[in-house]
Parts: sequence; C-alpha cells; structure tokens
Amino acid sequence: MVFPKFHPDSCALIKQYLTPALFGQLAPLETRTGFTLGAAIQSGIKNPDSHIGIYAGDAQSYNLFSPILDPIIHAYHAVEETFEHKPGLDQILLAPLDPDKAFILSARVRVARNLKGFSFPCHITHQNRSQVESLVSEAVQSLPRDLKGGYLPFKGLAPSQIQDLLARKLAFPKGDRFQDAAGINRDFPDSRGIFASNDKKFMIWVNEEDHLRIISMESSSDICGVFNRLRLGLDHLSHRLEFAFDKKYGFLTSCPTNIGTAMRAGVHIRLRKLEKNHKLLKSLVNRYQLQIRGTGGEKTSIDKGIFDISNKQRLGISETRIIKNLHTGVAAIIEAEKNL
Ligand code: DAR
Repeated sequence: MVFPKFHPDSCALIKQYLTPALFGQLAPLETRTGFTLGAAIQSGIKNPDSHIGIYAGDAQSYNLFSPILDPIIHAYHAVEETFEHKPGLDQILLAPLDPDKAFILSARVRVARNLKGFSFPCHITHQNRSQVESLVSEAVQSLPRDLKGGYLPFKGLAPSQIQDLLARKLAFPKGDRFQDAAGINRDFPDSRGIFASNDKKFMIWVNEEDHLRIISMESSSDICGVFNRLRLGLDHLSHRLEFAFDKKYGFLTSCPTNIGTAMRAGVHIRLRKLEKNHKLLKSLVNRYQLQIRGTGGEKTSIDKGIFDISNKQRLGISETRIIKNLHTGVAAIIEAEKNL
C-alpha cells in the first residue's frame, strides 16, 4: 500500500491528519462489506480543493477508520474529544422573521438519513440501491394528509423531462466531481428519484449523497413552520424505516460534515447593504455559528445580493437549538441590514 499523493496545494483535512503511520495501520483494513480507506479518500486525492476529502462507505467506517475520522470530525465540528451527540426534535413556536418578505425569499430545512444495514451511496451495490428506493417509495405511501404526494423515479425520463424537473427544483442533478470521485454517481440515474408532496413543500431525494435527503421548504420566513413540517414527515418515516445511528456520532452520513443532526437549516435572504459590508456580515455569521453559501448550493457564488445563510454546527447540538440559533442570528442580520 503506497501512501497517497495529495496535491501540494490541497488543504483537505484528510491530508492534514493522515500520517504514514496511520495509513499503514488503516490501509490494510476493510469493513464487513469490503470498504477500504483507499476507497474513502479517492475524492480528496483527485480534488485538490476538497475541504474534507474523505467519505464513509457504511456505518462501520466510523468505527473501523475512527483513528483518522475522529480527528477530522473534531476539527470540522469543533467538538471536544468526549462529545456525545444528543438529538432533540421538540416542537418549537417562533414568529416568522420577515412576514412582509422585505428580505427573506425562502426557508428550507433538510436532514440526511441512511438506512441501517445498507452501504452508503459511495459503496452501495446496484441491487441494494434499488432496495433502498423500494423501501423509501413504499414508506412515503402512508405519509399524513398534509404531506401526501408522489414518488417519481428518474430512470426512463427523457433528458428534456429531467431538465424541466430540475428547473422546477423537482429533481436533483448527478453529483458533483467530489461525489463522482467518491463513487456516489455510479449507475446514475438508476434508483434515483424524488418524492414531492402535492404542495411541493416537502420532498425526499432518494439515493443522492445519502439514501434520503428529507427536505421541508417554502417561500416564506416561517423557519419554525418549515421545521415542524419536517418533524411531521420525519416522525412518520422513522416509524417505517430504520436509520443508521450511533450514540456518539448521531445520524451517520456519507460525508463526516453531516453527522449528528445531519441537518442544514437556512434561508435565502437579500442583503443589498450587507453585501457591501462583508466584514460586518461575516462577524454576524460567525457570532451565531452560521455559514454563507451561494443560492446555487455548496461552492456557488453569491448572486444579486441573495445569500444562503444556514447553520454551521450539525454535531453536538440539538435540531431545535439549531433552529433557535438560526432564528436569532437571522433576526440580528436583518436588524443590521436595516440600520446600515
Ligand atoms: N466537497 C467535499 C465535501 C464537503 C462537504 N459537502 C458535502 N458533503 N456535500 C470536500 O471534501 O470538500
């Protein structure tokens, strides 16, 4: 086993923490389904701009490769070595932040989940991926009345149909080059698809970066209502599907950045003045443990002064605390925008 050659410019956490001694200790190992460290770090080797550079192929990866995953998890999530994740999905009531829609265009909360007993998307077999799709498409048939809708598999759709669905945010594209290098895009679009509720405010992406991306969203500032809709759907699904969960790491995901709550809660918000006062915006975002993205998702640019602002911390914090922090942080950002 030759020690991997990371790009000289790479700052990926895998490059920072993987020593030759650790590599020698972990490289010969493989999980019960045959997943290896070599497979886990392909993305970080092939993409010099990776931030993390490693994906988990199954739940066991988090234990078998913990000597390299733990330091990366502690570094990214800024948690103590002795942290224990504690989920908390209590219902909360918070007033909409911007009822006049002067700033906030939309609110969105998503959680990632993987089915217990199945390899994760970068390592799953074609047959098992199809089983995941069947289990999820069956579980959604009995969703509560407010979430009723339909599952649409992508396989067999014409490219023009896919393009139309993508334009209406009713489909997701093949994964990015990071996910491609990790093996997440294999056999696309086989066994990929989306469940969408009739009002399009509740969706489930099936077999993207994780087995499920459960999403609640609407064109309003009602973060709380969006969260409570997610809770309703998640509660139903949790009674029909068993998710990969670890008492220390929380919900287990393909990427170590998503473990714990596996939740990203955010708003798309227009900040014309703060756009020109990035230092102030950055200080507000950091104070409330938030992060800024472009509205096209990860690694996309800010367009027309519209920011995607969401929680940074996912591990060692409860889901309700994430929502409350987001609500408080966005209220402070709106106040600052008004005062400029
Ligand atoms: N692009 C990979 C993963 C970063 C976190 N985003 C995810 N998981 N979608 C990297 O190592 O930068």
